[in-house]
Amino acid sequence: MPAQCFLGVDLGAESGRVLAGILNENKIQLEEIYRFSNGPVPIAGTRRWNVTGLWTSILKGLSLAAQKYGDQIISVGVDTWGVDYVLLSENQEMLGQPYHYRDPRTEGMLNLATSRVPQQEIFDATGLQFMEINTLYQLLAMQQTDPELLNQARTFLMMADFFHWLLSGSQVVEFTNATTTQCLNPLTGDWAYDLLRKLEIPTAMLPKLVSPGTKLGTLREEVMLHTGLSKIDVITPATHDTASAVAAIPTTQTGNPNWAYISSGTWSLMGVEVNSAVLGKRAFELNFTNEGGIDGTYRLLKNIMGLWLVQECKRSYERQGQALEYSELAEAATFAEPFRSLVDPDDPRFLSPPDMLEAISQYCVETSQPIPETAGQYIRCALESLALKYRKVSGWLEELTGIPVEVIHIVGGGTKNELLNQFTANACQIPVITGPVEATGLGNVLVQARAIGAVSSLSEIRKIVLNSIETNRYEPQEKVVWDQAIQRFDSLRNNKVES
Ligand code: ADP
Ligand code: LRH
Repeated sequence: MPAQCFLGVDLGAESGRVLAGILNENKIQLEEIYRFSNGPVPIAGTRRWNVTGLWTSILKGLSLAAQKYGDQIISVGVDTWGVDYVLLSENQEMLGQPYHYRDPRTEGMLNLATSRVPQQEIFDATGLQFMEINTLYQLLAMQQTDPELLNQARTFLMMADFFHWLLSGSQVVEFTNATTTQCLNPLTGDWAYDLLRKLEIPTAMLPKLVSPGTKLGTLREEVMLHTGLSKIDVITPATHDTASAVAAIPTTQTGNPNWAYISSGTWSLMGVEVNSAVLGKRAFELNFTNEGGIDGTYRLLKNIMGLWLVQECKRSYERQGQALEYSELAEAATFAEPFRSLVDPDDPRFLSPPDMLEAISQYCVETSQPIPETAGQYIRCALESLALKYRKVSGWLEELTGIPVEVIHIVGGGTKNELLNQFTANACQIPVITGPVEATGLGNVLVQARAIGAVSSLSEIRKIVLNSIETNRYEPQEKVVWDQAIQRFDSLRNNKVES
């Protein structure tokens, strides 16, 4: 069979990409066709999505793909991060400028929700971790501040669904991203209608749910005209970026949860793949989440603040007139003193601080640790703290599943940080395998390939990835010092287990 081309649009926190996945026999090659910047737009004290700017960039990327791959192109699909959404009116007007989840308007919304419905009942109905960024709390915030917009809403679309609508005219919500909303019941696989009614969130706006790998239709005429693409299919990948990334873990061990993953980018999503949501009391106490994957799998995982800590340190230095590359920051950390100061990466102060260096310094003052003085010290503090948090989470995963984690797969842009890869192996005392960097993009295009029958199963998707990319392996080292560090980390966190 001649090589087939599947286009993936992956919208990440710092950049968006139009990617071409060329499938040839049992190998996939992913090519970056066009990269454009992404990030929250500050508008009058709020943080919003630049949806029209992104759409313009997507169209440009698709035009470039059409020029290069023409008739080889079979389909296109979009993925992005979870929890954010667009509301449309009866006339298909966008209601307001969509918010970015780091907008502070959700502060206090978890308390509001639990004043109406007990927290355990919300967990039982949704299986999701409690984070105020979740769509549920964003909708509650809207109910408080913009009820007239919420009441006008006739269609709710997650961000990737919104772009699929622009591409194809189809209005559905794809399952994997729906599971990040805390508005979906993992037991019924449908919207959590009872919970939403109790919270007085309108449910008539919620569209039909579809599985990853659903053919939504073909490109709108206007998109064909604008890009030069022919009448190709629009196919939903696993639209949640983490779901796409986990689909592309290079393993032959599908169905055997002795491996954990870390999807490492802006966030570190650490978990295991399970066949059904884990909803028990302990999962609730530990604030674990169950997000939907492909073929009915679930990702039992925890959000860890991730390389956002490093991104924001980098931005602080830029504001001070010091432009440092990620590789330079990682190198500076390599030579910095080990375990000088540690933070709980998931302390809420780190979610959207005005200045990350200042937030880390303040944490160190409050916990009587030395304040970092150099870039290397700040980044080393962030990386060691992340690795220690990974160790906590791997222990909790073993407790929840009863299965030892024997290897950790790290995928995503964060794998380029070799120091963090080694710290992860050391902290967890488990071997680490890294790669692919573009796991999300690979998962996206391979789920499309599976939808047209070019690939047969989730395990075949993973074998194709394994066949096509280079991986690196990191063996655990320095057990004694990391064991000591975890005790210090625990005392910092006051043995809090819920975050
Ligand atoms: P997102 O989750 O936003 O899609 P990515 O998967 O693109 O994120 O990963 C971005 C992160 O990868 C950056 O925040 C940065 O910390 C890390 N990174 C990228 N390039 C390098 C590099 N050369 N050295 C170390 N870290 C890097
Ligand atoms: C990672 C991610 C994560 C969500 C967060 C908002 O990019 O999708 O799974 O919790 O963004």
